[in-house]
Order: sequence, then structure tokens, then C-alpha cells
Amino acid sequence: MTHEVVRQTLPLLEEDGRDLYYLPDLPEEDPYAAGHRTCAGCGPAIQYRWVLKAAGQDTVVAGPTGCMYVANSTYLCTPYTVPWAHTPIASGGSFTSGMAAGYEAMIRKGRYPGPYPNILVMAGDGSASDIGLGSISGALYRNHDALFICYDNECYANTGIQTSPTTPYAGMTTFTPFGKAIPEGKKLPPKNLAKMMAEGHPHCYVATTTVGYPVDLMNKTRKGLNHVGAAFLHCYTPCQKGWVYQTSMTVELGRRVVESGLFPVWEYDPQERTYRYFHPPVQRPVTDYLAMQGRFGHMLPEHVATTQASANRNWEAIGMDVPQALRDLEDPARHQRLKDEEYSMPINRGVGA
Ligand SMILES: Cc1ncc(C[n+]2csc(CCOP(=O)(O)OP(=O)(O)O)c2C)c(N)n1
Ligand code: SF4
Ligand SMILES: [Mg+2]
Repeated sequence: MTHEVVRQTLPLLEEDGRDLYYLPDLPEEDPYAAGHRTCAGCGPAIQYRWVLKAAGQDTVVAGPTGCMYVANSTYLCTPYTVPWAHTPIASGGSFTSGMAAGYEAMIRKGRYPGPYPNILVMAGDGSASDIGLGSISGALYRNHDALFICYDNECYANTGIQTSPTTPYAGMTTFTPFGKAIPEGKKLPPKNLAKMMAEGHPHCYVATTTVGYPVDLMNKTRKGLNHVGAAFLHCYTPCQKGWVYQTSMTVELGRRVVESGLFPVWEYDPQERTYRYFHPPVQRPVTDYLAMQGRFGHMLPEHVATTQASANRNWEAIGMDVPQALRDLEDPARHQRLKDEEYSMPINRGVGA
């Protein structure tokens, strides 16, 4: 006898004006509880906590090798209150496919009562955009009913901050040091991972978000889980150790990267086959973002101008006007060395609001 596979629908949180300060209906359950050992201000840890709050207790999670495996799985100690499994760095996609197919089969055969749980994997950028890209792409293409997340700290953090495909242009890492021969540090632009996933797997729900927008992050997690079939979420998550910034600025960076045009936030609807772009209310020069981080401190005027040009092309791509003041900043003559530039000082918008 075949049993029906019953799926769950998670309600969405009210979004209007709610992404800034106060979340009265934040779920009390905490499948990622206190007790992990990540650095203070770790962006991926914030993302893990909000994703798992959004997913709830009926969830199974996989985590390929990376900081969020190593720092969360010290012997006999774990922050998870839901089932969790480690996978090799290349196998996040294939392992999670297996979990999804296994639950479907067990429920159909009456060996697991259901309903179908929330199944997700959270892989670092080294895993999702590089070493494990093939296995995630395969899982998306086969359309397994699970949510595949890339927590993007723009480096291979766990092994000592090496460059990854999503490390931004001019980002300094231990494999892209700046010097006389290569003064910008990293020469290549970052891989556009989420667009690759959306364009390459048009039947999947795909979205981008950052730890600067908690309600957006939680709702996109729920939309990805509610979608019957495969979903992919690309989340920008600052790494305090690798990027060198004040630990309290993780969430601020999550907004400034969007407000400076360097990380467009969007959602791809597989039914309509259309993109919906978030248009931030503030457009900043890239210096407001770059100057907060030590990894960019070596940038010369021409490097800052190149980054501004990339941001301006992003504004155009998401259908926003580029103010003349920002167009002017594509000229290296308008810049000094980044460490000498004036920029808008960070304020902690979460305090006293
Ligand atoms: C096949 C393979 N190559 C290399 C490693 C070494 N390794 C362990 S963690 C890690 C960094 C992973 O980077 P990322 O996926 O971005 O996660 P993060 O550490 O940044 O959280 C690497 C390279 C490995 N475990 N397996
Ligand atoms: S190195 Fe970066 S990603 Fe790893 S735990 Fe520290 S802040 Fe988090
Ligand atoms: Mg990483």
C-alpha cells in the first residue's frame, strides 16, 4: 500500500517596515541554540540561527565541511536541537538529495509517519560555489524537495581565509595578498553564483539575501522550504576574522553591501520565470562599505573606481537609476587611497531604536 506524502506550509512573517529593529513574532524555538564556538560577530552563525528559527523543530539539517561544521561540532557538544549531519565538502548536494529521496520513500512505504520534514543544507561558499558546486547543481536539476543554502563569507574561512570564487575583486586573502606585482590583491570579479543557479535551473526557487535583513532571510527560508521541489538561497554572511571589522558591524555590513550596489537582493519565481529585485531606499558610494573592512585597506584609487563601476552596472541590472554622483566616482581621479578616503561612519542602527 502506498501512503500519501503530506507536506507542510510555513506561514510568512509580516514584512512591512519590520526588517530593521524589532521582531515581536520571531519564533521562540531555537533549533540552533547557544553553545556554538564561532567567532564573536560571526555572520554565518547569525544566518544559521535565523534560518533554523524560520524552519522550526521539524527540520533535518546537513552541513558540509567548513567553519559552520567545525565550530559547531566539538566532541560531545552541539548547538543543534534538531537532527544534523556533517557531509564531506563536495557532497552537500548529493547527501541532501539522498535525505530528501529517503524521506519520500519511507513515508510512501509507511515506514515514517510524516509529515515530510523541512530538509535543508547550509554550505559555505567554498563548498557551494567551488568544490561542491557540481553536487548542488545536480540536486537542483533533479529537483529534490529540499532547500540548498550557501552561507557566503567570501572566503575559505575555516582553513585560514583563502580566496574562493565569491571573494570580491581586491579582497585580500592569504592566497591573494597585495604587493608590488598585484597591488589590488584579488584580480578577478566574484562568481555570480545565485544567477548561475537561477539561469541554470529555471524550475527552482532561487533567492539572495543578507544577514542585514532578518525578516527577508526568514521569509525566503520559508518560501524555499514551502516550494515543492528544489530551492536555492544565497546569503551574504560577513566573516569578522577574515574581513577584519568591528564585531558589532556584521548586520550593518549586511545592509551596506546592498546599499552600495555590491550584492543585489532578489527573488526568482520559477512559475513566472521572472526576477523581483529589492530596490534599497539608500544608494551609497562603495567607499562607505569598503572602508569598514581591513581586507580592502590596501586599495588604490583605480581599484576603488573599478569597484564603483561594478556597483553601477549592478544598479543598472536591477533597474535602478545611477545618480550622477556615483557615475562620477568611476573616475580614479575622484579617489584617494581607500585608507585616506572620507566615508560615512557606521552607526549601529539596532541600538536604541
Ligand atoms: C575535498 C576537500 N578539500 C579541502 C578540504 C579542506 N577544507 C576544510 S574546511 C575548508 C574551507 C571551506 O570553505 P567554505 O566552504 O567557504 O566554508 P567556511 O570555512 O568559509 O565556513 C577547506 C578548504 C576538505 N575538507 N575537503
Ligand atoms: S572565521 Fe569567520 S566564518 Fe569562521 S567562525 Fe570566525 S567569523 Fe565565523
Ligand atoms: Mg566560506
